[in-house]
Amino acid sequence: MPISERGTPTFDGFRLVPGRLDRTEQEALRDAIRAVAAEAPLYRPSMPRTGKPFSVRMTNCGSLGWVSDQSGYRYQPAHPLTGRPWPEIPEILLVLWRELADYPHPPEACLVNFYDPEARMGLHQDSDEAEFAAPVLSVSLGDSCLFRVGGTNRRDPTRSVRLASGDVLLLGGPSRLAFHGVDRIYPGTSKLLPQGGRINLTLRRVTKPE
Ligand code: MD3
Ligand code: FE
Repeated sequence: MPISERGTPTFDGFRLVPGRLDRTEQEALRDAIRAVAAEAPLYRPSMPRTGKPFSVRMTNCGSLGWVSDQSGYRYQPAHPLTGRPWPEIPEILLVLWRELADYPHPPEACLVNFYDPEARMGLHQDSDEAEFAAPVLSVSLGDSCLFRVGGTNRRDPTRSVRLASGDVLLLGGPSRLAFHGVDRIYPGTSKLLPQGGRINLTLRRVTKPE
């Protein structure tokens, strides 16, 4: 079976491709993300209204980046602290998108989430985009995590999935608007990041194409 057809097409457009990136590819992507973070430093966003800091640190690459601060969530073309445009999306991620997304336009945003061992992400929906016909493509690097996904209503039942370094997850169709979050990191489960922690990359189409 070609590599592009591995993975479990499960309920509602949720597709996990375990081990899609081998160790060499993970190292190359890690280095490309280090270069992104050198140009566009990781920072700690804060929650709309309350201003409470996130436990996850973030940066972006692509023509648009997702940011959050006291005035709300939004996509913008420049880093909130440096004012510079976000760096380009590394080619290896664009290749994954072309291979797996089943969507005819390129992604505009790549959000880089960095989790230290204590970081979490509460259950939420990704709904700040104008285009929901495109999937979200997520790549995990470094320590494993316990990921949780439910339905399109916050109170729908959830299932938990462990994500490991090199796994790719696609959320398309009805699962595009599923509630999801990260309950915990498993420290010491990967040697990819010498200081430990987990990186998650999410590729997204933000605007509707012409
Ligand atoms: C399910 N990130 O950045 S990635 C996010 O591991 C985010 O950092 C998590 O949720 C992380 O918004 C989860 C997997 C993911 C991404 C988008 C989804 C799962 C999703 C959109 C809809 C449903
Ligand atoms: Fe999300």
